[in-house]
Parts: sequence; structure tokens; C-alpha cells
Amino acid sequence: MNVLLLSMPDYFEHMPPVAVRMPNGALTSLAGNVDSHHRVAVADLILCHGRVRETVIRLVRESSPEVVGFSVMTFQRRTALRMIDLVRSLKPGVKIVVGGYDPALEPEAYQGTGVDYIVRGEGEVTFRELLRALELGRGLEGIAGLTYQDAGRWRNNPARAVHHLDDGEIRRPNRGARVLAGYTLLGRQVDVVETSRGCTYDCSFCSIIQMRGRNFYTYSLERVLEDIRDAYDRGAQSIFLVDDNITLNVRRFEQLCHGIIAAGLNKLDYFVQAMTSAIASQGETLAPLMRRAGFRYVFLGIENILEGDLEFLRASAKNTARENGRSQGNATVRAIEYLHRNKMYVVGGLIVGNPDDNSQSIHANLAFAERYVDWPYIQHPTPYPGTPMTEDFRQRGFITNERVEEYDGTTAVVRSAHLSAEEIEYLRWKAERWIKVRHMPAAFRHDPWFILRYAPEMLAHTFRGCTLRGLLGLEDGRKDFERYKEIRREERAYL
Ligand code: B12
Ligand code: SF4
Repeated sequence: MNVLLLSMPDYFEHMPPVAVRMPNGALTSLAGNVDSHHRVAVADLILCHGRVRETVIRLVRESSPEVVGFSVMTFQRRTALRMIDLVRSLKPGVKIVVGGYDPALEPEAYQGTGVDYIVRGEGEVTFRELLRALELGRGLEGIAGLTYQDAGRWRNNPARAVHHLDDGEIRRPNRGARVLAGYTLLGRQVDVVETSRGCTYDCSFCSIIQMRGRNFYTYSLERVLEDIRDAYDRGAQSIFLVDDNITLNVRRFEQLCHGIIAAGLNKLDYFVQAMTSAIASQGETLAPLMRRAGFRYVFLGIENILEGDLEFLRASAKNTARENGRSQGNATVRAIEYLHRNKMYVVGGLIVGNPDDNSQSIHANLAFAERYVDWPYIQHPTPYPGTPMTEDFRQRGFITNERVEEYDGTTAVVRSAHLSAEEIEYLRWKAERWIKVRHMPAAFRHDPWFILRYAPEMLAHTFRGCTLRGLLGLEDGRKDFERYKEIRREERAYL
């Protein structure tokens, strides 16, 4: 069968396509796991900004798919549904499959929309079995993890058990299926690699637990190194390790670093998401090793620097430093010091706008980011489907915006007890622009040509909506903010 797999073009404030165009790891993993006689084309639509409609029309013509699969996050739902209509209009008989966090956690949103099949949870084996059943005209009732229509009614087959990853059931991704080019992270070709799946914590804002439960499974290091090698052979210069929480097993992470060095793959730049408590407690030995392995940016899920907010986010445990099993207070500063001492940059993940936040508590977090983090990744609590936090906000009546296309993490859609959603977003937006600018010299030292060429575009993105008068304080900065919001509203019409 001919299969076309698409990821959505929607991006959010911290990932301007001029600087960041990352592949979607799910699609190549699906492509690597269907039976080998299928012809699969993978297209990440982040690569064709401004030409989304034309590109989809061309891809449908060229690949003539019998099945089209969509990978969708919640803020991309509206675009996905529009694109499904477009694909159907081009090829009425095509079968449409959706998967990823949004369809899995809110399948009802896709029923009655032109979608034929919804894949819940991990997709490799479910999708493989679905293609087999469609090809052979078999029934679908035995395919775990599938939601489908039967005699006009939607049926949810039982959930599929999470894969244990160490048994070879999931084969390596097929990057050769990609039909678009141009992936980049600040000018270097980037690829994504998974080494593990899952997390044993239960932060209230995170979708992972609802998706797959609290667990942690790992691929063999041999497979991981082969996967990195494959990405490298295809031109990658940077690797984003997309694991939910690779630092759950620090010994294994250290072995991976050693493996990368031994295989000579430390000439690549690595980006990883890490837990502050693990870096703080093991950083003495772990951080220098990470540096030798090529790690350059470390995303730290700091979430918040105030205890009350951390409790609300259920993120206290992962931010607590421990020594000999004893709590030694907040781990964040210590983790950051280890990373900085070893010449790595900290992408600081913070969440402001929690239920009890007022302007002082938000300013305290912004001041922390200004002082300690190299690249701020500050977001607002966002009520994604199925998370405990969503339920909490709903009960308090704090959700002020139900337009899911704005659930991108940097649009505040929830108010606090003291501030409106708009005010929360304004405080963050105003401070964060300047923190980002401070990282330009470091980025310039690493990639001078890229920065020289694209700095104007990157700055224009960061300061969208701003006038000189506003920046100099001669005009109320809120006018700049309103213009920014308007630009953001317009650019969400990807199709
Ligand atoms: C790495 C990552 C990123 C990276 C890279 C994204 C990319 N291009 O792949 C970066 C840092 C850029 C990123 C950014 C964002 N992310 Co992100 N990200 C992740 C993370 C940690 C891993 C994704 C991944 O690659 N997993 C590995 C692949 C193999 O697994 P998978 O994506 O789950 O896919 C499997 C199934 O879902 C399913 N499947 C998926 N698609 C499809 C399609 C079909 C047809 C089928 C059949 C099956 C299927 O099968 C796949 C294989 O088993 C996830 C959390 C997680 N555990 O997945 C969050 C996550 C997906 N991100 C999330 C969000 C919200 C964002 C942001 C909007 C804001 C933010 N919080 O950072 C931005 C927006 C990005 C943008 N486009 O601008 C949310 C989505 C929640 C939701 N309900 O939509 C998640 C779940 C994290 C969370 N907060 O809980 N992200
Ligand atoms: S530690 Fe990270 S991956 Fe684990 S539940 Fe919390 S936010 Fe999600």
C-alpha cells in the first residue's frame, strides 16, 4: 500500500522555524515498523512554512496514498482537521488515521470529522496490524489500541500494553522514508533519537502518565548507537534525545555517554531533557562525562522555584537535591552550576501562572531565569486533555480559553486567583524576549555564519509586534503585546 505520514506545521513561540525545524520521531518510527512491501512517505510540514497547502496537494498527487496518517498535538488539532478535509477532497476514498498525544487522549474530538481510525498509545505495532488488516480485508476487532467505526458506531478496542523495547519488537526508525529536507537547529542539521520511553514521576501537567502509565523502558545501547550512527550518516550534526526522562537511570546514561565517545560520535552536538535532582546529585561525575560525549544544551524541567507552586505541579520530588537519601533542599541551582562549570547551556523550563501566582511570584521566577538560565523556555500551565492539572483548573473554573489551537504553552489560557490570563502572559512575554537576546553571543561563537545570516530574522521573530518607542519605554509596552498577539493569531492559519 502507499502510505503518507504527516506531522503538523504548527509551531510555538520558542521554536521559530527560522532557527528550529525538528523532525517528528513518531513518523519515522512508524515507517520503520510497517511490513517492508509498503511504500511509506514521511513529511514533516514544519519544513514548508508558508507553502503548506501546495505541499500537501503535491505530496498527495506524487505518493497517491491509500492511507494517510497524521501525528497531532493538541494545539495542532484545528490544523489537522482542516488538513484531513483537504486530503479527503483530493482523494475521497483515502483512509485517514490519526495518532499522537491529542487523538490518544481525546479521541472523541476526532470522531465524526472524516477520520477513519484513531491509534491510542504507542503506534508501531497497532499501525502495522491496521495496514495488514486493511490490505487483507480482515476485521479490526483484534487490534489492541485501535478506535474505529463499526456499523456506524465508534468502538474502542482494549488498550495495547506498553512495549518493553528490549525485545526487538520495535525496529529502528526509517529515516529514508522522509520526502522533505531542511531540518535545522540553529543552522546545524538535526535529528531525533529515542533511547527510552516513559517516566515514573507524575507531574500534574504532563501528558505522559495518562498516555502510558508510570513506567520506564529502555532500548539496548547497541541499538541506540546504531540509531545515532544512522542519523549521522544521513547528515545530522545535532541530535535531540527525545526521551521523557533519560536521567531516571543515571548509570545507564553514563554508559551511553561512554558508548558515544567510544564510537567517535561525540563530534555531534547533543540536546537532552534532564531532571534537576539527578544532575544535582550526580553532576560531579556525570556533567564532565556528558560534556565529553558532546552534550551542549540540557533542558532542565525546573518548573518553578517556589515550593507552593512546585507542590501544585507535583514536581517537588524531581527538584529536590538528595545526599545519602536525605533531602538537601531545591536542586536547581546546584544542577545549573554543574552544567555551567562543564560548559553546557541550560534551557530552563519554568511554568508561571499557577493558581496562586501573583505578580511577585511570577517576577521571582522570571528573575531566576534571568540570572541562571541561558535559554528560557518559560510556559504557562496548559490544560491538555486528561492531565490531573486540567481537572483541577476545570474545578476551580480558571480556564478562560477553550480554543485548543492556542494551547501551545506560551499562550496563557488559564487565569490565577490574582491575575488574568492576559496579564500572566504579558509579564512573561515582556521579560523573556530580553533573556533570549543574551544568548546570541554564545550562539554566534558556535555558528557564526548562521547567526550573521539569520540574526535579523531571529530578532524580528523575538520582538514581533514591538516598536522602537515601545522598547524605549516611550509607549505603553502593552500596545506591543497586543500587536504581537494579533500577529500570532494570524499566523495560526497554517492552511
Ligand atoms: C521531544 C519532544 C518535543 C521536542 C521535539 C518535537 C518533535 N518534533 O518531535 C520539542 C522540544 C521541540 C517539543 C516541543 C513542543 N512540545 Co513536545 N514533546 C516531546 C516529547 C518529550 C517526546 C516526543 C517524541 O518524540 N516521542 C517519541 C515518539 C516515538 O513517540 P510519540 O511522539 O509519542 O509517538 C508515538 C505515539 O504517540 C503514536 N503516534 C504519534 N503520532 C502518530 C501518528 C500516527 C498516524 C499513528 C498511527 C501513531 C502515532 O505512535 C508513536 C510511536 O509509538 C513528548 C513527550 C513524549 N513522551 O512523547 C512531548 C510532547 C509531545 N510535547 C508537548 C508539547 C505541548 C510541546 C509544545 C507545544 C510545548 C512544550 N511543552 O514544549 C512544543 C511545540 C513544538 C512545536 N512544534 O513548536 C506535549 C503534547 C501534549 C498534547 N496533548 O498535545 C508532550 C506530550 C509533552 C507534555 N507536555 O506532556 N517537544
Ligand atoms: S518528570 Fe518530566 S516526564 Fe516525568 S512526569 Fe514529570 S514532566 Fe513528565
